[in-house]
Amino acid sequence: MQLSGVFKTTGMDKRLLAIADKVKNNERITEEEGVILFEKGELGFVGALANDIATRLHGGKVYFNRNFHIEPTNVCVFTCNFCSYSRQYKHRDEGWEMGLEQMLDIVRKYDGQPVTEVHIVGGVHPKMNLEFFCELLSKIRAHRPDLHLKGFTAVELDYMFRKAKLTTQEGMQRLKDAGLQSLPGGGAEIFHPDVRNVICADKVDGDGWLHIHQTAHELGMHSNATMLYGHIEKYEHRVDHMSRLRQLQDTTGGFNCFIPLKFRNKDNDMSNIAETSIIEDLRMYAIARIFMDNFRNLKAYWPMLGRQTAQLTLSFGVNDLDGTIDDTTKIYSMAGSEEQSPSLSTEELCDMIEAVGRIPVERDTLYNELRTYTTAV
Ligand code: MET
Repeated sequence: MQLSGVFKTTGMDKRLLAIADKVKNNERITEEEGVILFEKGELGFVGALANDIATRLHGGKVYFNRNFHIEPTNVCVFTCNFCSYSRQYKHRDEGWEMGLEQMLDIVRKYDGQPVTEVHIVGGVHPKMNLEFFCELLSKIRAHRPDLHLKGFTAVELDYMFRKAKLTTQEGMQRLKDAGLQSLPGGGAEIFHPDVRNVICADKVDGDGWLHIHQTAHELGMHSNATMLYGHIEKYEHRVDHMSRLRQLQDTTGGFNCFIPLKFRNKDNDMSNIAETSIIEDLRMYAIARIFMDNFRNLKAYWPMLGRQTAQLTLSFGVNDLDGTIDDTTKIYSMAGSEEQSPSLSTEELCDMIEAVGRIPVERDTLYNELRTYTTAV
């Protein structure tokens, strides 16, 4: 039976029924249909479709990894209105700036521990340049060759490459030679200029962000993609954003996962904007799962969402909960997340996943499966 058959009796909008049939037949939905889902799709409806897709792709598996973050600085030349984390250069005494040794000490702290990835992002500091980060990467690589080095958003890279007077390709090649393996998905926010020019006018634009990821993919690296939702954007902007990512993914296939990020409103220049409800968050994940048909993985980043909501997303299309983190990021705690010291043990992550009837699987950064955890006998 077509999925629409399940919904037919409810007198549902015909356009929604057509979308349900497309999902069942594994067909791509259009941008217009994406907007219809946001406008008309009730939580239970979009959730059922998204869960169907996730189950088809992953069975009951939910991925996580064992990782930690390095945030070299929160001093930043940019002034994104939604950011609660950064400090301007002239107020850098209120922020932090780490030296190479300090960052290597963080890496050494994990000697002998089974982490597989370090995630490096932070403010865009005018004095932390490409050479500095190449040295950091090669030193981490020399100390711990098995650790996957994922680092620097397209925003950070754009600044670094411009300052070094290098093309994107030249700059990326240098970082790759120094040991960089993947890019995180941050800095994407909302690509559409009507929104971007209001919330983060001075950093790289949407095309620039996409170009940097395309270049990384062409050099054989993989990356993630995010979207900051739940502020001034309209549903059309969300769909436009996801559509641009879907197009690039058609060309390169280099994205590992898509990560919707909820706007949190504490201590930033957009604090007057109310946060979205949990229902809207779950609808966001479900519609992303339906729309992003060429992204294999949909991640709920639990330090931003809080662990209970993150757990709920597993019934709405999400198949990845990111990592153990070990209290090494401040980005969302400073923006008012429930998770003020984000850290989960492997056991806690597995319990969260098993509690909703899914199978916890540890992955590496590239989604190779490392170990399946199950308490079932
Ligand atoms: N510097 C990054 C960006 O805008 C974000 C790091 S998290 C504050 O892309």
